[in-house]
Amino acid sequence: CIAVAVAVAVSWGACLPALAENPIIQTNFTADPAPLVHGDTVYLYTSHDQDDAQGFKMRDWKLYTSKDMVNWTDRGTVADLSIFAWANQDNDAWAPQVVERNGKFYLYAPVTVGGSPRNVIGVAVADSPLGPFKDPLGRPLIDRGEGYFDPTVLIDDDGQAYLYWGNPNLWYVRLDRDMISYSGKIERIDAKPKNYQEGPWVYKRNGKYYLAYASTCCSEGIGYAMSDTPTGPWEYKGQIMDPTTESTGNHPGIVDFKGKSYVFGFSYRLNFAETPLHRERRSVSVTDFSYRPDGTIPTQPFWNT
Ligand code: FUB
Repeated sequence: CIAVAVAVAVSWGACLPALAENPIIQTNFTADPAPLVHGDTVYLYTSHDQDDAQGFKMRDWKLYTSKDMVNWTDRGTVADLSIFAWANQDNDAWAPQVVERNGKFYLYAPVTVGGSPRNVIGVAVADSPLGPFKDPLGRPLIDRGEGYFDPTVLIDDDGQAYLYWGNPNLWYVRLDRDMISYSGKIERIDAKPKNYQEGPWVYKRNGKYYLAYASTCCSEGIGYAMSDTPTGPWEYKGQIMDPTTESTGNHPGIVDFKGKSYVFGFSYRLNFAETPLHRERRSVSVTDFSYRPDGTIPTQPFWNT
């Protein structure tokens, strides 16, 4: 593994945290960050924009790991489209998420099928967060809808898992305990939180459910809503990040790690002059933040700029 040359510690005295310089990955164009905290490590799964992309050109998913949020190790391509033999192989490896359950790691990934590509969601399983991920189904897990991409998974304290996804509609279904099948109907959340566009990221913290998402289009910021249940109603709480003229897209991933809270997303800053908006050569970025005592999240500056 090669260490990614990104770690510039910002240390203004002993009490302030060190952070990697944004964009935190500077050796590949990366987007759609999906951090997983496992043990003493953050596993950061990303989608991957090809170096010559002029629009979406995405064939694999990358993995970076860190034990301190400063030094990131490049774990290479953790999976590519070939794991889903039934999917289009030349493009559309979009925003993934990996979750752990009972020692197995489940990769949920949007891909496409068919000549006029239809978005579907596949699932693949590994014994390690480093992979290799294998498709247990031989077909999509979620199919036959419009805007069926951007999966996110919550496993609630009672063991019930939920898969959410969608652009511009927001959908969810209850996953079975095996995490590779579901029961019940696919539900559409009609009362979407304000400016919901895509990229949902659902998690639970201190008994409250959070739904962060890419908000407004386009530019996209990051909005969020809270609820007392995993299925809503979702109350819009504000912007974690306002859209800027630089943020054609965005996609949140939020975790707590070693006593701090972090929101990941992406910018177009790496080599910005040559990769203006909509060229989709994006760059994962992160900022730390503190929840207010009531659990709400203050608006953050655009990737520490
Ligand atoms: O990266 C491809 C797509 O762009 C993602 O699925 C969306 O969330 C947006 O980031």
